Amino acid sequence: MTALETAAEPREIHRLDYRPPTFWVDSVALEFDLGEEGTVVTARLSLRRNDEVAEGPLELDGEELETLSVAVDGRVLGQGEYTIEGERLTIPDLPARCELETKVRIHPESNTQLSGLYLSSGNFCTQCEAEGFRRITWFLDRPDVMATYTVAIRADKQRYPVLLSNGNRVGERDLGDGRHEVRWEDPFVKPSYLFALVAGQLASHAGDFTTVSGRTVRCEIWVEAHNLDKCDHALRSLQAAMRWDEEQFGREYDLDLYMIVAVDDFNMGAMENKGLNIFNSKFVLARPDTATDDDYEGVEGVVAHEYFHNWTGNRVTCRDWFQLTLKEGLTVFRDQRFSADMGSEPVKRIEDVAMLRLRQYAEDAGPMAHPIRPESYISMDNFYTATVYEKGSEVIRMVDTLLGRDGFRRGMDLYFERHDGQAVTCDDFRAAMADANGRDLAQFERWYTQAGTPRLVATGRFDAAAGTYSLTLRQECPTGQREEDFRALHMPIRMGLIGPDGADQPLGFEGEAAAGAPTERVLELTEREQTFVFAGLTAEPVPSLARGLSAPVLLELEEDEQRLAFRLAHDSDAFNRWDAGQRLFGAAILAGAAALARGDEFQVSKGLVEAFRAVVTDPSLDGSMRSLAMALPSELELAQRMEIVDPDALHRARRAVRRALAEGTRTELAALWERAKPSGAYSNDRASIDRRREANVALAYLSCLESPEWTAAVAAHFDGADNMTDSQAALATLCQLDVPDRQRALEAFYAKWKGDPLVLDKWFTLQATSVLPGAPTRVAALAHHPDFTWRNPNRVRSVVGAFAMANHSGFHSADGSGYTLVADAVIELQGANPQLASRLAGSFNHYKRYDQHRQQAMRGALERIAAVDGLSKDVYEIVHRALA
Ligand code: 0A1
Ligand code: ZN
Repeated sequence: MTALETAAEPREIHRLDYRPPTFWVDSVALEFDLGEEGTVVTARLSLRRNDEVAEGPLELDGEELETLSVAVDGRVLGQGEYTIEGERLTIPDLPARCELETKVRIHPESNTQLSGLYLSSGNFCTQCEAEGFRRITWFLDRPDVMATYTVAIRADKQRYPVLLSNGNRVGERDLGDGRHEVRWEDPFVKPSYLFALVAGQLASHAGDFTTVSGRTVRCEIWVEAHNLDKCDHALRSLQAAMRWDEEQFGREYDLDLYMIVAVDDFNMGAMENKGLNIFNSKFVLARPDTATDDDYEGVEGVVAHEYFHNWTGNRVTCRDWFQLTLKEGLTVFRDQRFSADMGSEPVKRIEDVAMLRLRQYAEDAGPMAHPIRPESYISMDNFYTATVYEKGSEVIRMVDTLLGRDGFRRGMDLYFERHDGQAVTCDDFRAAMADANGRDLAQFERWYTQAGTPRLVATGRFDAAAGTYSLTLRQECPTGQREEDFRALHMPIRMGLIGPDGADQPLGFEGEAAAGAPTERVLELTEREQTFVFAGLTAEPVPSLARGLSAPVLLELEEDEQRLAFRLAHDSDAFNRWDAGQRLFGAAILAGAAALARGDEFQVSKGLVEAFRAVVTDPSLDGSMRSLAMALPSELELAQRMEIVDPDALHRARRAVRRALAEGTRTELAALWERAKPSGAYSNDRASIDRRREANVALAYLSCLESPEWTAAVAAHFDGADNMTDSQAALATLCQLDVPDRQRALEAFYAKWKGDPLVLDKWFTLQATSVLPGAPTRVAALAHHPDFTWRNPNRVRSVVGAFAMANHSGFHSADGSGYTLVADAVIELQGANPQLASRLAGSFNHYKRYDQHRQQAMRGALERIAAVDGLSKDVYEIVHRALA
């Protein structure tokens, strides 16, 4: 590497380099003069030198700011009194307390990054997490600097009648020149990443919430007027979340107003700005004819997530961005528990684990592997990951399992008692949990320092003469991590032993009386290897381990088809029943893929078909559970388990298994469809949702028979649908079939929904995920469709993202055209929207696991991206990690 290239490398930031700031900001007064050709921002900061850091200049962060003036205590500073170098403004000599006023001009109208202040559908909005506030004004843009804010927003009254910011609205006045001003005040200290501003033509759907102490909180959902009839579910979800947090955690909302604003152009799901959440409209708008049952659940979960941040994130925030999982892992855990309470606990757990295994386990096994508390980053935006969020939540879940529900609550109470109004660390959280319960969680810290998914190898031995069963559990180093770095983790393993009759056996440890022993236990592992001996058993039991996935590990336990089928039928833990089925179907598909790769034929076993039949007909399963149990593991998930991924063989094997299961159980599937298919008008009660799920999964299987009869049934289901769940499911099924009805239905759907961006996203996605031959060509055509735009992240994700992440065989087309398409998209986007581009660039993270030919093609794609002049640091980080 030449010196020049080294100099251009973006800087890496390390967790252990944390230093407190030289100054605190006690209060901030902001004034916005919003304009269509530039906005002027005036910021007055009350500064106070940090006594712990006696020396050092004031250093402020700023990005793409045109600095108009800098003044201290009312005196404008001359050029020599401060310096601006790159993204830093330095003032060397300042009194211990002073007021700094800066005036800058920014250009929201040309902000395509969607970070800082930008325009979406002609309305102003902000996104400041993680480091977007510095794109608005000069600031100590770091989460440990917490201040109170007052905000004055001035704008044209006609074009921007609604002006919102955090906290309470404290005044409005007409400025006389067609402009008006609204003032806001947020009494709670907050870090800059929670600042928000919205200005535009919006209308609100509102309701009240009475808190446990009797205060009335006004809840407002702000949208474009034509979407007002799609807000009620979000409002109800918010009210339910408010009640739940009071009941479960004793947390009451603190302001008199809670606002949610929906915007169409947003890089992520939603943002928890204090009192003024800003959401991707995908997680607000829902009406039965435009949103599926899953979309409804998504809205409920995300609304709750952002609401729960008010305590876990806002009132108690992160000291630095390495601590992100402090707020995110904890808040995901809280929203998962909330959703479980609102619906079905096992269903929610299965959905969450399926996602964890698909996304997070993959991340853990690739170049982006990092502990839930990362050690370094180039761009923080790249660390809003499945690891920080979903694995972070699993780590909190383990604390909950270890301490029990009451112990966990005691820990939370102490955490809030100690740290309300502070910016703290993951260690502070762990200390509160430990102290409130008199427990030692020192070893538990390793979950925060070690990357990768640990393997847990289980072996069991039954001694018939002694009536004992010895279970040995051994922790193994995660794939891709160094053996010398791996140290035993503290993990809870919830388990049972199933007797031959399918009933859980009493789990008496050797030396204990078996009578009265519990039938389920949580084993606490702290060593690399531990053996547990259970006594009093009269027959060899079948172990059911890590129930509910009690620790985020890869469980390795040898189980043949018969044993898995037995657990699928009998495991008393609903999650493990599902998991047994996934292992059973997964093993069959992988064996099939291996056979096809060798050029051999393969047959689906009778046992597999019988196990599947039992699921289709089991009267004890509800429809959601049945549909989950019937779903085969995805190609993407199975690819993680192949030595060298052969996407073609995998695809053919999965298809063949699917078809064989459909053929083997066609009578039962048809009966299921008959029983569950739509009858009467749409309703969104749980029983109806369950029925839609099982009906749609049954019909999708039947469509694999490729018979005119069932294709016609799918088409008729599409034509007759009175709700988006059925409409989308039927269209998704048609999109996988090479039949004339596919095109007809796509055209009808487009004609009906072309004016609704979120529904149109579905239309794009269903086509981008079709596995019919020629996928890359079809996707390239979609990217040229008049309704496609690179400027809307949802649209880009619905086409390019869906193709790269959810069309395994298409993306990995042997001719490499899928790779070219995605690399072109990354290059197209990286300047305008680096965050979105770097997410897409992650599609190549696993190239080393594929055959030589594909490896080379993917490597070529990565190198082409790496060679782009002035590559954004977000994309740089992803691509360079992958290529390393
Ligand atoms: N804190 C939000 C996620 C979020 C993060 C970054 C964003 O912009 C780069 C936007 C949202 C949450 O957890 O919901
Ligand atoms: Zn969050």
